[in-house]
Amino acid sequence: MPPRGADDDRKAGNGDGGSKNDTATITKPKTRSKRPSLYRVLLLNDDYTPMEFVVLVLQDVFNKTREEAMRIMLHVHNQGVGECGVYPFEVAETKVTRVMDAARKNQHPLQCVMEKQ
Ligand code: TYC
Repeated sequence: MPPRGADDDRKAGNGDGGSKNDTATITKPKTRSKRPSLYRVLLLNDDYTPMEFVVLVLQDVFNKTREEAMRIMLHVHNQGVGECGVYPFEVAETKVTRVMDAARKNQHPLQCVMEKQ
């Protein structure tokens, strides 16, 4: 085999000629990465779900300390709605599902929703 010369790429079709092996038109994207859209996960108040249940959900699903969970629960209780956290779509979706599954299993009307930030 002869050593590869400077024009080997052209011969192999890697120039601008557009042959089926053309790789010369691959260009670097202007931005390297897209940051994922973020979603707020919100708890809604109701008259029946026990406060302790909401606090436990906030600790378990959203990894809040007991103190932070209490603060968020009381905010939702007093204001009607409150933010549990902000996450990429699939994480937010999983958390909403976990809350709704726990609420249904315990027959509480607790509602949890997500909204694009
Ligand atoms: N309002 C409920 C009660 O008085 C407590 C509660 C707080 C319910 C937050 C839902 O997201 C909620 N038992």
